Amino acid sequence: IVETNQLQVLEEAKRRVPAELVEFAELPGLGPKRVKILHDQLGVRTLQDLEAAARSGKIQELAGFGVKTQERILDAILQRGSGTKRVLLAAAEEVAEPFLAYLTEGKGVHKAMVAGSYRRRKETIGDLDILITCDNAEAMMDRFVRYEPVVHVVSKGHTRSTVQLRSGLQVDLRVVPDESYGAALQYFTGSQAHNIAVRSLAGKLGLKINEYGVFRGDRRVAGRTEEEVYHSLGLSYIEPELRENWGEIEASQRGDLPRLVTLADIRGDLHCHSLASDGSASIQDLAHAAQAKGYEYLAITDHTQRVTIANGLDAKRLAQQLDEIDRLNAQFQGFRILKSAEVDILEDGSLDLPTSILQRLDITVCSIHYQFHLSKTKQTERVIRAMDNPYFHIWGHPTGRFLSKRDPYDIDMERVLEAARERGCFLEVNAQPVRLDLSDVHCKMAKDFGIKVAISSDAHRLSDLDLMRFGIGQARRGWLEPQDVLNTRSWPELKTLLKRV
Ligand code: DGT
Ligand code: CA
Ligand code: CA
Ligand code: ZN
Repeated sequence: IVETNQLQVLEEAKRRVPAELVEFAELPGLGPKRVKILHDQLGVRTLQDLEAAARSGKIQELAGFGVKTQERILDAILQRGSGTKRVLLAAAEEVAEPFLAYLTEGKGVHKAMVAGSYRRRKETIGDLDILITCDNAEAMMDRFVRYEPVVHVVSKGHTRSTVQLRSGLQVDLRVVPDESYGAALQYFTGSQAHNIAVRSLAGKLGLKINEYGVFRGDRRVAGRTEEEVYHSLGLSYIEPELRENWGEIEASQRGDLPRLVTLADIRGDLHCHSLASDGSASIQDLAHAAQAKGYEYLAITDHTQRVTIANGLDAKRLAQQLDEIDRLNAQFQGFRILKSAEVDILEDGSLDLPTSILQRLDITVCSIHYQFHLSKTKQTERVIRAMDNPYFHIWGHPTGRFLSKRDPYDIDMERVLEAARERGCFLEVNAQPVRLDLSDVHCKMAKDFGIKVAISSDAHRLSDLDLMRFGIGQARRGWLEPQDVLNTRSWPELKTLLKRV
């Protein structure tokens, strides 16, 4: 590559494989193996071919495909065309932050914020909704549509415009008067379900609420700040992540809202991969980076032997790593590298390492990486069986989903949660933007079961340690408070929670 600027094997593969086939692998339920089968057995070369094959029912006849897969492929193709494609929160962030910075560099901006699902930290985003107060709305609209990445101006008005960016993402801009900023922020942050409930509450109080303010008759009683808006309705301030009409309004009325966990509460990270398996940084560098973030501990959780594709560690290599960690820990002050592993849960529910080495670990993360397609009963039994092992601490990325790519595997979550509670096991909120697993709904469910979670970055490189914030967003959407989260505790406190044997 250095000499020719090309990778010959790759160039040959590009000549051999129709370009569109590569895109297929992005569709849910399809990976390289299945795409190859579609190509070899049905001669599918383009998205059009694929759609035709799905409609004619040919896909369900292929070995290992089935009706469900065929339907999902068709749904995904149809969704693509209709422009309803949602983007991951992390991808939206890469677009939103520079755009917002560009807009606020304009003259006479007072306040600016991205509202909508982005502010509620939803796992995927349909479009961005930016709200601004400024001296000159017209000038702001001009600045908005002139932004370099804009490829299409969908609409442009005096106080509202919509553009499409090169990435495909649409962005709405609203300019509102200062005295309406809070009301507009409340309105455009949503969710729609939350807003409808808020509006109906206002109605009962004889008030009217819209994006300009809260009114009694013609008189504005609130609107400048969101706090003011909520207070005028007899509510305490509701954090954006809670605004889904999942009971937050009633909780606010009772004075019973959770104090949501924040990034500042996090004292360590319990899931990361080093060079020893599929990470790209050394244990020492990871530890220094974690300490620089203000953490007190970092668990090194390399894969175990079954995960051959990630160079998983057998007992012997892990034992060497534990010695290395002892040596490294001697160099650190006020920081501890935890001995751990992401232990594979095998098909029969046994763990991928013998007790002799598991008992030397400070903590374990146990995860499924193979056999996603077991029946619901078998998958449930498998995980519960694994939890029977007293060295099972945290269930890693519990549902195995990849957003808009791989569905969660079929499992009886309530039964597993019940089992986890009985055995003193914990669940992970994996912060990787494509996983966010547990989801918001499952975070709330775990809390209702009284099960604590670990919010973990699952870092594979140094910069991944910063992904923690996405896990925090998901946990906040799931109503989690600091006491619901394992890694808001110091290591000695956390250690006492792990005792099972
Ligand atoms: P998204 O973009 O699909 O990820 O989700 P949102 O929540 O950002 O939705 P969006 O962009 O359509 O609208 C932003 C917010 O504006 C939404 O959360 C609530 C508010 N909103 C939009 N349309 C309506 C509406 O017809 N009625 C009410 N009450 N609120 C609305
Ligand atoms: Ca939106
Ligand atoms: Ca919108
Ligand atoms: Zn994993």
